[in-house]
Amino acid sequence: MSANRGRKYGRSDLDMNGFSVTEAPRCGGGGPGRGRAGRRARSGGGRILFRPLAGRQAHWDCGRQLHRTVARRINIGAMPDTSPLYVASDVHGHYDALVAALRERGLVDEESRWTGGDARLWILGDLFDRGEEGVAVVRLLRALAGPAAAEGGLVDTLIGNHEVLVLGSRRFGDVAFTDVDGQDRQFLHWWVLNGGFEDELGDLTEDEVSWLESRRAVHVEGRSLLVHADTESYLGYGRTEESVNAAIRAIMSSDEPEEWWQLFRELTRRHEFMGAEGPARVRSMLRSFGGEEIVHGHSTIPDTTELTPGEVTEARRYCEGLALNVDGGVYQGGKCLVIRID
Ligand SMILES: [Mn+2]
Repeated sequence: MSANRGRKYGRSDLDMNGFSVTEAPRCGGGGPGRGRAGRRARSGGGRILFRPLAGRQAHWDCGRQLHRTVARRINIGAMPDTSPLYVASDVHGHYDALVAALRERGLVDEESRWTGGDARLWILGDLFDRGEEGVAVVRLLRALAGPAAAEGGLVDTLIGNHEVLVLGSRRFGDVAFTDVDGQDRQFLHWWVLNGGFEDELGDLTEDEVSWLESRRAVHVEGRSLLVHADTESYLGYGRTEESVNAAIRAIMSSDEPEEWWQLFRELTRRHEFMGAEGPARVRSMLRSFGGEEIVHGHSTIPDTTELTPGEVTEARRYCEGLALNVDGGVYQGGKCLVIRID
């Protein structure tokens, strides 16, 4: 019944994994070579500052460039931005795979204690569902956050569509409400259809729920704009990182199932950085939120390339080098990728 409802939606709508009906458009090329070309083009663009400019403008730009250079030098070793940045996404309850990947990177030891020093680790959301240990993943991240912060590092997660689904199910259960398309919806029902494990709702403490509901949905870390889903829908909530996160936080502290459901819909959109429109969309997001590239999960690399899950060993750069997909598709049998960005 609900699977049929799911099929009524287009690719960019309620297109949950497993409900996909439209083949993804390809952003031709992809691959590391293309990515490097994109980067070169951008850094080439940056050199415009050194072109001769008339009068005052030239002085101002040269001064600004000098200021940046000096600031960068002074900050080396002092600012957290200079520490290693790691990103993973879509753990989907695969606790063991995450721990193994973090251990491989030297971020945790055999007892899963933080050994990453001042490294920064961002998970891009979707901690739950499809694997049964989402709550364990939450507890691991929270246990690592304190020790990491004590060493000048950071461990945190963004909100993904599955967090909205889990927390919405916990808050609204099987309460029926009407979707924008006129259909009746229930969070719990939809969640279980999408790989939810009901036991996990009882396991989550109030404190863990508050923590999850107050995570960010968008964040710029260094030169990377971090989001969960490959969609421009974030721009619908605001034009700055702060305004988007505040708007989403307000929804997630509300008791309006329709608002939550709309958020779930928006964060479930995908594949919007692929194809001809992709680069313009990403540039528009970078203009608003900052950063030089967008890093996301949500749409697995096997689902968006010709690669099988077993063949994915690294993140996929695409969209003229502007986008980096770090979702190896762990629930499809792929690797839990922990990617070093900077
Ligand atoms: Mn997702």
